[in-house]
Amino acid sequence: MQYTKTPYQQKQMIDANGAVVGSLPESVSDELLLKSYRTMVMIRTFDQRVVALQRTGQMGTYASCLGQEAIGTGIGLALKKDDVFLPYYRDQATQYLRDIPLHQQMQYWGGNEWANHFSGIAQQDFPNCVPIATQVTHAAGVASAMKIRGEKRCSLVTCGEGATSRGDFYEAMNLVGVWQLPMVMVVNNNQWAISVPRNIQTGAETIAQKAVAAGIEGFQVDGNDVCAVYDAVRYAVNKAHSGKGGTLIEAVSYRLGDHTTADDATRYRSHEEVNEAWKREPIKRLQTYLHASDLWDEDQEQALQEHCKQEVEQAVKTYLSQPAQPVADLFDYLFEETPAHLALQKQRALEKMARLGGK
Ligand SMILES: Cc1ncc(C[n+]2csc(CCOP(=O)(O)OP(=O)(O)O)c2C)c(N)n1
Repeated sequence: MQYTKTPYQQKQMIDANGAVVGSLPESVSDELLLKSYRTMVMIRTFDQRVVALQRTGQMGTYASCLGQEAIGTGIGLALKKDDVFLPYYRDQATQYLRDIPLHQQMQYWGGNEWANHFSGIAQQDFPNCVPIATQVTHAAGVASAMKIRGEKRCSLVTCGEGATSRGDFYEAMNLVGVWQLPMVMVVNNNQWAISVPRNIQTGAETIAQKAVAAGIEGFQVDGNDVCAVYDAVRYAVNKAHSGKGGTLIEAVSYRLGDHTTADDATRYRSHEEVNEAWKREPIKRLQTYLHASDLWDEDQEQALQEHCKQEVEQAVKTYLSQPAQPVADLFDYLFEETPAHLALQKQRALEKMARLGGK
């Protein structure tokens, strides 16, 4: 049985020790490597700071992307500005590369949905999707519209490996196959869906092979290798733009943190497993490669660390100085005319806020 269907071959370019596997393709320039590295360090700095904000009561529940920075970065660098990105909740790096400011991402995680109101190249991108896999059906709708209009664009959707067990995922992927939709699906296989490990998530040997049933191309890449993710997404985006249909990319990685700040992963997985996974994480290997290639030195590293800290602290300041979202917003954007029972709830909420001295 053929489990994956693809002419695409290079699934790993820089291994866990920072050594090149085969050779880097032309698409991976020194400039791209440096931008990838800078982005991943920035996102890790952001991620750690947001967790700290949550721990000190200044942030809502947050889904960390620790260890999965290469996936978001590879996607963000390969996606074209006219494409439409439909994220789930671990796509901080892609959103950063689509010019969504860090303070706006903090605002979202702080509970303000206005932060999903994007501008610039992300203007048509979709909000962060928390309901599992529903975004995949939306992405098929977007790609379908692009196809009907004859546009040279694609939709790119992300989800976790757990999401690939849902009907929405299969239904959407079926449409991608039968309608030859310009759509790229990237699965962040971080091995855990909250406390459900990959081996009891599905009987399929790989997530990528699910594409075979839909008649589309599917393959795995090393999701901790930013070059491999970038090149695979670039390939799939170009293919979609040239009318050759959709692709499923399984980016194999590991969730080094808790599922969210509301989770405690030590209750269901071992320190040994996590320690082993740290040896394969994406940032160190690229740093090793850059040093060995004389593209990076200690001074540059220190300057970058300082720069990331400053940018993130600036974002924290902006985030914390923004006024809280008015409570009325909870009710005002749901219906054209607010139903009577919600109007009553709104009135009570406003009265309570007034008593507490808020809005
Ligand atoms: C429709 C739906 N069902 C259940 C949940 C609760 N839930 C939140 S995250 C999650 C696990 C998702 O795992 P996976 O798709 O592997 O993504 P990961 O969080 O590991 O990146 C579940 C079941 C949800 N958000 N939406």
